[in-house]
Amino acid sequence: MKNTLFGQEIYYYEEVESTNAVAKKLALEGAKQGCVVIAERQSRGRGRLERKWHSPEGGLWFSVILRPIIKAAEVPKLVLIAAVAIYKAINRVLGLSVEVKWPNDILINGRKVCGILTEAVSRGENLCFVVLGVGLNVNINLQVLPQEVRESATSLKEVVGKKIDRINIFCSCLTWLEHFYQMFQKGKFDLILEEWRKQASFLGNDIEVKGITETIRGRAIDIDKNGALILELTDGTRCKVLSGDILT
Ligand code: BT5
Repeated sequence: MKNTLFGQEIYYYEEVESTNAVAKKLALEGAKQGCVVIAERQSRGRGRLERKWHSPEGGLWFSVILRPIIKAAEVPKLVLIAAVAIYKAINRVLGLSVEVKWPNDILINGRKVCGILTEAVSRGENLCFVVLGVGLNVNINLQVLPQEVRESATSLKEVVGKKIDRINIFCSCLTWLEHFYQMFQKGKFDLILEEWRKQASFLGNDIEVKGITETIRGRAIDIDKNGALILELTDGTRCKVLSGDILT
C-alpha cells in the first residue's frame, strides 16, 4: 500500500514542546490535510485535560493534520479510528495483540503503550481542522518514566524484549491511519467500530468511569455510533458517557 495523503509532507524535529502544538500552528497557517509533525522528544508533551505525556527519546511522538468535513460532535470518532489503525500497525509489524481502552488508550498486557489526543479548532459551528496526536512507546526503557507512570505503562521494546525498528512502525501507522480515515470518509465508520469492539475486552465488565464532575459505576455495554460509552447502571437504566477515564 502506498500512501497518497498521510505523510506526503513531514516536519521532523529533534525536540519540540508538543507536536500537537506545532501541527496546530501549521494548520492555522494553511498546512494541508495529511501533513505530519514528528519529534524525537517533546519537552511538554500533552495528554487530555492538561495532563503531561512523557516523551523521552525512543518513542514515536507525532501529529497529523486532518480536515474532515464532519460536525464537531463527530470528532471523538477520529480517536477510535486512530486506535484501530495503531492496533493494526502493531499487530501486523510485530504480531502482538493489543487491547483498546475507551476512550483513547492502547494497552498491552493491561499496560498503556499508546495514547491518542485529538484537538479540534472550530469557527462558529464549522470545524476548521483537527490535530490527531499519537504517542507510542516504542524503544522506551520504563526506568526513564516517572514512578507513577511506570507502574501502568509499557513499551514495545519491553514487550518484545529487543529494540524495534521505529521507521517500520511509523510507516505502518501512517498507512493504516490513511486506510481507516479513507474508510471513514466513505461512510464506513460502522466497520471501523466493529474492529474496535473486537479489541475492547473491557466491554461487558463492571467498571468505574471518572468524569470531570463525578464518578459513575456500571457495566460497560457498548460504544455508540459517535464514540460515546454506554453504561448500564445498577438500576438497569442506561446512560451515555461522552468523556472520562475508566478507573477499573
Ligand atoms: C493521552 O492522554 O493518553 C494522550 C497522549 C497523546 C500524546 C501525543 S504524543 C504526540 C502528540 N503531541 C502531544 O503533545 N500529545 C500527543 P491521557 O488519556 O490524558 O493520558 C495521560 C496520562 O497517561 C498521564 O496522566 C500519565 O498517567 C500517562 N502517561 C504519560 N506519559 C506516558 C507514557 N509515555 N506512557 C504511558 N503512559 C503515560
